[in-house]
Amino acid sequence: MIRVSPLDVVADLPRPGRTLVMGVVNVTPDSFSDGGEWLDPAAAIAHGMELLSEGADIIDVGGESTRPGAIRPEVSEELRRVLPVVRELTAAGACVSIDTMRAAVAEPAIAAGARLVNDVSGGRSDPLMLGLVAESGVSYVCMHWRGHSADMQSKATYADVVAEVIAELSTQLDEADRAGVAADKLIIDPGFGFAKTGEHNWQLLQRLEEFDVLGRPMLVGVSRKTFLGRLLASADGSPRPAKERDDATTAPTTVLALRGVWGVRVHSVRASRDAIAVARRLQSH
Ligand code: PMM
Repeated sequence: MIRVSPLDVVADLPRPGRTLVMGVVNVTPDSFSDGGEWLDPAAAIAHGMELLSEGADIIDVGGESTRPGAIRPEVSEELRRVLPVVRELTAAGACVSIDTMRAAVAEPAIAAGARLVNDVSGGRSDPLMLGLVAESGVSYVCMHWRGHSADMQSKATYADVVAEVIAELSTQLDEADRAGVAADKLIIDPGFGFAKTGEHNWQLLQRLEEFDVLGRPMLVGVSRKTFLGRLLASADGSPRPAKERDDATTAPTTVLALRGVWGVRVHSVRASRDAIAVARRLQSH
């Protein structure tokens, strides 16, 4: 697995040698695990501050839910949700990432202080995104993506999910390169749950080292996702509720930290920070 590399986005953070923790602040009414909880900007800012106090290295602020079947908000609504949160958390000293597929959201968010663009479409949703990222010089999470949430699960067909996700991500990276995004600003993400079934997610996790061929640091977002809930289903078959999947999230965080991934995107920061500290201690001997 690619070891943590000196990316600008975290160059000024206390670090290295360890996996970074990205804490999630969803300023949305409909995200699958915490929709509506942080829709009020003041609540979102307070939540971001709480995640910082738990040890988050980066706060990922998003105003559009990507749950399967989600309806996209207007640009103006997405901006209304995220901008005050990006501004306030940046002012408080946080390294903020903006989780958006839209250049029209990323641009003002960067102006408000965001230092990383987390684009779950990896440049595929908005033709203006890669050019903006190249021009502004911020770091960029390029996630594997096959289409918007409304119908993405119908695209979850693969003969070999690992080989195909790597090949498609490689094409997305080429597109970023052609748009002028600097190689050392690019972080990859396999996109767990995005046009993937539970079985696809397990295969990706099991064979994550194969992504080393792309030569990029990797961010992984498995926090609270459905495949964990299904694994922990109760006797009657109902999946474990999303808010009760944080302990299960800590297991992949530990494995991923031992493999040296660049970052994990999680809802519960303290648990993952602790898991990473333990993994590092184990590795030191
Ligand atoms: N997952 C979600 C949203 N944004 N960004 C990246 N880079 N990787 C992910 O896996 C990812 C993401 C969906 O989860 P949420 O609704 O809990 O934020």
